[in-house]
Parts: sequence; structure tokens; C-alpha cells
Amino acid sequence: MSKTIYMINGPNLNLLGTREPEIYGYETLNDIASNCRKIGDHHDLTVDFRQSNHEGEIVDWIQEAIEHAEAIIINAAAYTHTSVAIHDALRSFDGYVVELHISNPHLRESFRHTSYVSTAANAIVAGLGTMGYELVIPLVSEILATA
Ligand code: CA2
Repeated sequence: MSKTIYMINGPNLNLLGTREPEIYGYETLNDIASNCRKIGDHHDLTVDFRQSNHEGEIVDWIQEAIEHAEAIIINAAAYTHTSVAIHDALRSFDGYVVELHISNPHLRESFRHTSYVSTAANAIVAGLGTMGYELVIPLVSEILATA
């Protein structure tokens, strides 16, 4: 049976491709989701791709992943820099966790230099543009296969 990865996206990422393309590129979140599902199929992984503007809903999805997923790839967007609740939920997930960012937050405003996700993640991918979403799936596939 194929393994499942939750790809969880936080607030405002539904606007991708419509604003600030110099930072976030031209791909929409739907484009990214459909590419990720295809790459997942290629690696015999089910990619469950989601976005929410609500912190509690993201916490609920992480808790759901405890029962349903082997890995979480999370771009918590602005909640990265504020959310102890998302940190705590990720800490209760036993599978593999990747923190993902389109931009490199360390090259940006100082309020983006703190991450509550990093200390609950196994790996961090940042600054590769929207390509980061697609590149991380084969890596997670490899890690899950050797775990
Ligand atoms: O670089 C990333 O992926 C971020 O997680 C994106 C977040 C930001 O708060 C983090 O510091 C870094 C912001 C997502 C907002 O996405 C938009 C997309 C298009 C237009 C406006 C916002």
C-alpha cells in the first residue's frame, strides 16, 4: 500500500501566482498541488495537499496526520513565526517533518528569522522558489523507504 504525505500550507498561500510574483513566483497553489500529486504517483506516494488560513484547522490536520500520514511537509507561512500551537502539534507527530518555504526568510525582515516550526522539523527547505515543493517529494520518498 502506498505511503501518504500531508503537504500543509498556511495563510495567504491561496494567493500564490496572483500577487508578489517577484517573491513567490507565478505558479498558483493549484498548479503546485497538481504537480506534487503527479510526482507523488511516480514515487508510489499519496500526496494529500491542503491550504488553510486558520491556525486551528492546521493543528487539526497535523493531528489527523498522526493516524493517516508517514510524513508532513509544511509551509506554515506567517504562522511559522508565531504559532506555538503548530509547533506543539508537530512535536506530537512521530513521522518525518519537513519545514518548507518558497523564499528564504533569513534574507527578509527580522520578524521572519524566528521559526516555531524549525525546532519540530527533521529538515528545512527554503529559498528554492515553488520548485522546492516538487524537489522535496523524491527526497522524502527516499527517506521513508530507508527508515
Ligand atoms: O517563503 C515562504 O514560503 C513563506 O512561508 C511565505 C509566507 C511568509 O509569511 C513567510 O515568512 C515565508 C507568506 C505567504 C503569503 O503568500 C502570498 C502569496 C502571494 C501573494 C501574497 C502572499
